[in-house]
Amino acid sequence: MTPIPDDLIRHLQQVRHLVIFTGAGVSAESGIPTFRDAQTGLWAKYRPEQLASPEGFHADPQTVWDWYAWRREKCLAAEPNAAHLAIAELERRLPRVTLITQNVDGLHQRAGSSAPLELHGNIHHLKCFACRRDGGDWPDDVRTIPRCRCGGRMRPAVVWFGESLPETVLGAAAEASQHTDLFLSIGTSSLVYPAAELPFLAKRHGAFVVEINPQPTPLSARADLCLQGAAGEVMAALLATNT
Ligand code: BJW
Ligand code: ZN
Repeated sequence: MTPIPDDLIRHLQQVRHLVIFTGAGVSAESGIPTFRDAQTGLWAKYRPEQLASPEGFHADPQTVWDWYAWRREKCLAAEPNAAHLAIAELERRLPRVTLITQNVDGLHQRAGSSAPLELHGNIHHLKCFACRRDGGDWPDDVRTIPRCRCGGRMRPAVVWFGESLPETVLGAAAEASQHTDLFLSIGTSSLVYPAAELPFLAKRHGAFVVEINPQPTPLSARADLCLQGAAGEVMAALLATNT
């Protein structure tokens, strides 16, 4: 089992407000490819940045819709892994935990996390591309893109490049990051802003910042501690120190 350094064990024992910030790497062990993994099969000829953008949807709505329908199916078929489960368990054990996720897959909720702050939305919901009206849950087995009552096309309720993050969610995430004493950044490349700013914000406000990732990222040099490993293994080991 991954050894957990003593100073992290001490911080976890004394923590008043833990913030956990997650990215695609947390769902990798559930079989969901990360955003920067090479695309395979039908989708190999597209770059994710091309498909996850208003310009991409405007140019070819059906291709973008089909990509999201395919990814949504993968999310539904996946199961939460040891990292999701450990994060949900920490929420039950510790006095105050805020979970901030960039993931759109809904696996944190399925693992039992009560109210993750979803910075980049949720793939299981729709909104109107034209008027932004809530479009409810993604219907099963729909290949034709549903229309809104304004006539606009429905799209996944996720945040694409060049779009603003939901203001209240980002505000709550920033607020928590400024008032945490222990901040765990897990499974994110720390490349996509403004989300990537949060660990730096926490650090500036005095938090002990820990990165969990098999690969170094732009955060690594500024984090107080980097645990190089898979999220499921490291989080299971961390949980075992807090029984
Ligand atoms: C493991 C593991 C294991 C593997 N265990 N770990 C400031 C500076 C520069 C640019 C900008 C800036 N401010 C805004 C921008 C522009 C842009 C941006 O950041 N671009 C950069 C790429 C340069 N940001 C935006 O456009 C944002 N909007 C915005 O800021 O609006 C105002 C504005 C607009 C324009 C200009 C200026 C201001 C919106 C960002 C929306 C991001 N949306 C996506 C798609 C969501 C829907 C979907 O899923 O399709 O969100 S993009 C994609 O990246 C997705 C992710 O949530 C997000 C982050 O990715 P994440 O989670 O970090 O995954 P990966 O794949 O990058 O990394 C996986 C990591 O896991 C790796 O490190 C692995 O090592 C690790 N790993 N296995 C642990 N087992
Ligand atoms: Zn509409």
